[in-house]
Amino acid sequence: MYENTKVTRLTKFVDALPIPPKLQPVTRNNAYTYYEVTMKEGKQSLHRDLPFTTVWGYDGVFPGPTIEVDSGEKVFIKWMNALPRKHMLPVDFTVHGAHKGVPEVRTVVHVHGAVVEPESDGYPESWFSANFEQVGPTFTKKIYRYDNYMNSCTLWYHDHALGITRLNIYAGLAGMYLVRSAFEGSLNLPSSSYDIPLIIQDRSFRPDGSLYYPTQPDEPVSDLKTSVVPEFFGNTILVNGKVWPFLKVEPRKYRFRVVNASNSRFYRIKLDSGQLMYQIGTDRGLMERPIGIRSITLAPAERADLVIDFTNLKGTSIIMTNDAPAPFPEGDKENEIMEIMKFIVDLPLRHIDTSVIPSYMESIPKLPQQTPANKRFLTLDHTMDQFGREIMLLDNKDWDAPISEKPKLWSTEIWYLINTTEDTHPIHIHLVDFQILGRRKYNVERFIRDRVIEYTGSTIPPEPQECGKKDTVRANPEEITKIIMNFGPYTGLYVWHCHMLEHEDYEMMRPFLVIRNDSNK
Ligand SMILES: [Cu+2]
Repeated sequence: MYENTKVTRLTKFVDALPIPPKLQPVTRNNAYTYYEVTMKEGKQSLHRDLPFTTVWGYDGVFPGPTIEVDSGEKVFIKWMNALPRKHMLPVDFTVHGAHKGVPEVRTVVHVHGAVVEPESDGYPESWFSANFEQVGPTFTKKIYRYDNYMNSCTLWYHDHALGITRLNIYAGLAGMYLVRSAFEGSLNLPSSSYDIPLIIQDRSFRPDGSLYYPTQPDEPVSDLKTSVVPEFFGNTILVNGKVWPFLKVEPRKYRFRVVNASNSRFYRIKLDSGQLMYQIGTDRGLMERPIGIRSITLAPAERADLVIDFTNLKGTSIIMTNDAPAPFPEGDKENEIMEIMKFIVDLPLRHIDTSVIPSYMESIPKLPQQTPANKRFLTLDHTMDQFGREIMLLDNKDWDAPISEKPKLWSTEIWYLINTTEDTHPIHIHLVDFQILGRRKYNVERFIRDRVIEYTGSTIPPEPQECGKKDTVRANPEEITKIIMNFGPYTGLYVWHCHMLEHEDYEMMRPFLVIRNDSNK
């Protein structure tokens, strides 16, 4: 059937890496900056040999324009929806929030990693349809406010509408959000045209160039015309909206802001030259010291700030490779994609490279573990729904169950993420940044039977690549992952969830409420 025909072969490294445009403000003054962004349908060439693809993009482009802000800058953004009323991808109306009676195309924008007031965080039920004709139950305002209380960091923005996030992001609704600071500027890192975002995603295409997303899982659900799938893996890799692109570089240092913006796919990134990459930042900012690494694993939504040095490599090409299993970590050979993009070192050096990889960047004080206000033991679970489909839950609760996580403002908490499933789940907590304290193997069967934690190994410290400020953590199977964080500076309603979008959309998401210190709620 044509519907299910996928393009299986596309030549690699024939298109140049696009650099997303920088978003221009409507107003900028001493007090604030104001932007407007409209989500629109557009057509774009995603590969030389593919017909143009219909995409949904912020300002009509995929990925969206890069938003650059200063640390502490007050920014207002009016996000608008001018998308068609019918979704271009298969909607499953049995999924939470996507039932009949709500508009089929709903959007809401979340800046991933932003410290932001709850009304501007893109709560999944604060969605709005085209021209704000209909809005979700928690919608309160059209213009979002961002105070940007973050140090310099590599964030991204994307759709977060309840029940269709996986489809909206797949259609193209994602972009980069970079926070800069004077301090970061003083470090003399590679900058301007040598500071490049790499938004990595996987997609499949039909022969007419349209995006392919499955209507049913491998074992179709006979009662449903369209069903959510347990996870999605495309058969091509795109960077900044091009399939397997190349980038011509000068023989010098470059800074790359790498974000895994895929639905379900993990990446384990290496360079086929075997050379070191220098990691300078994690999800939420610069590390204390750079580390030389040969590989880095990025789950959906994780970021890495990397410096790659092409000095003395004139005339060579280097492939950025991937050997992460998909699904992660058990893997299925047929889903594997080994290559991401290619760097070709053949541009002349324009200026002497005076940028540096600093030996020390920012101090990251360890949060005190002795006296947390709360220790929460939270399970990651899988069960079956009424159609016999796998459904993933947090703490065995549905999205609609009463709010159970109510940290107090400015309190420090330790969360133990007890994974009882066979997948690694990237767990993302809105509002906060956290530190990974470690992971520990435990007896899953005994836990499921008796609800008793029996550790079977000692604590595994976080990988060097994870030692910094994080907002998304890989919770591996058979392990309890321990993280620590402080809740502030806002009170109100936020969410935490798995960032595999197929899981997030089908119940692996929960609200949490930051409450005032004197509140007994
Ligand atoms: Cu998950």
